[in-house]
Amino acid sequence: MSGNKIWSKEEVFDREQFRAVQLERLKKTVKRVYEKVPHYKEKFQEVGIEPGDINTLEDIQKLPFTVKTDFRDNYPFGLFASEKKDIVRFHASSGTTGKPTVVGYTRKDMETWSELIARIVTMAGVTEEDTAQISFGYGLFTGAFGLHHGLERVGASVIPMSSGNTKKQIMIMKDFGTTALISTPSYALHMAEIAKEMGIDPKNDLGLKWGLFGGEGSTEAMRNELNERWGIFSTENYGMSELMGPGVAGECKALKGMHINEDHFIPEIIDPNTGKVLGEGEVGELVITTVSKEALPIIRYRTKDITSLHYEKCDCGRTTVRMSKIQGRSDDMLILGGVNVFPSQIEEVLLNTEGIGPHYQIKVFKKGYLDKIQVDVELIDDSLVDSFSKLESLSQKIRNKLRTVLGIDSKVNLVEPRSLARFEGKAKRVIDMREGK
Ligand code: DLL
Repeated sequence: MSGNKIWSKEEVFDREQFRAVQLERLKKTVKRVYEKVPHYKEKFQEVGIEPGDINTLEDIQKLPFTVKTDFRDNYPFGLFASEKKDIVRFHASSGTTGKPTVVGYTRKDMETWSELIARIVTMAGVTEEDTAQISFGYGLFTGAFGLHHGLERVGASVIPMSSGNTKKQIMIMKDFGTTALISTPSYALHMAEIAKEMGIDPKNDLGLKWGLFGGEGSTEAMRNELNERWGIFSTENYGMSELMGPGVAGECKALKGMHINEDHFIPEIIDPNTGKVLGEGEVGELVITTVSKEALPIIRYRTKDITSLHYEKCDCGRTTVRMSKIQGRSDDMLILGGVNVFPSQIEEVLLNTEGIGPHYQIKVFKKGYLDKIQVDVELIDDSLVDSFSKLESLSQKIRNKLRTVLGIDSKVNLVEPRSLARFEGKAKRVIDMREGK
């Protein structure tokens, strides 16, 4: 792919260079957490590991996993490896109980964060010529501030719009000449709809070129829908608060998976049930070890995100390992009468069916002892609302498609256009009403 800028030389390292830098940084990180974070020292001692036992990259497998509840148990700063005076920024995300998961950054961490975001926005096509509208919520969420610093670093003109106030978003987009939209895919969908309502055609009346979407999953079908509605080229990027925020991985224009910044994050894929490390291309839970962070280094963090890793060189010239689109989270997976269903499988079916729009909601409940699923999906316009037989045949068609893909029966409920919830941040499309959910 000619004409595509690559932000930093590390993105084209050969495998040996990656391995060397990863090992050196891994050793340092393990030593750092052992000395500075009592939680890790204890965990390492439980399995009889000391920093000196890490001599090859494969030795990473000797280290214990870190999980979300370790944050809760060490709330708020117990996992930090830096003193409070060296922390220049906090962020937080929702935790497993009422308390948030707190993360912190030193000045050097902030520097690294901007640099990694600069790589990601560059691979997505953004340059200093662009005007980037950040429509993630500014605040404790890592999304907005994370993207912000990296976009400034590449020289883009940043509009720190935050999420919500959608009509104003569209007005600013038009008046400021926004060329890159930074948001969740679900908010981008909602914004396109509001633009239409305002009498603005997002495709022809606005100058948007790029969509940089992240913070939640979306299917290829949703990408196509967004590209079509906005007339853009969109990429997605991935991250999570505990690891840094956005900046862990991003797609380049070749769209062959998300390049992981692997000189800073060592990825592994494990079988979520057994913890066994899986090979290239095998699908399982992503586990990440951060190897350059000062304030909050994390060892073998179980992300719960389901994906696979691919090492062959990309068409864009980058050599960093790529992770495939997240299929779902192991805790989002619905188990319906013993059958595993990812919401993304349902989304793919719905978005590839004519006559219905991209807005849907999945409800799961018990009828007697049986798990039942109901999919509410909006009609694309009002034209079918009065025709019972047409509605019936459309919902039958969707039910059949879902049965083929999921292997189970579902109830399909066609609802009027604009009757389901819209989202300004991360979408919540599944409502599980079974006991204990
Ligand atoms: O969502 C960080 C982020 C912000 C990434 C903006 C990209 C852009 P958390 O709020 O901690 O952090 O949520 C992390 O969101 O474990 C995934 O389940 C999900 N997620 C994030 N990006 C993607 C993506 C931010 N591209 C959780 N595809 C992660 C699928 C994603 N899921």
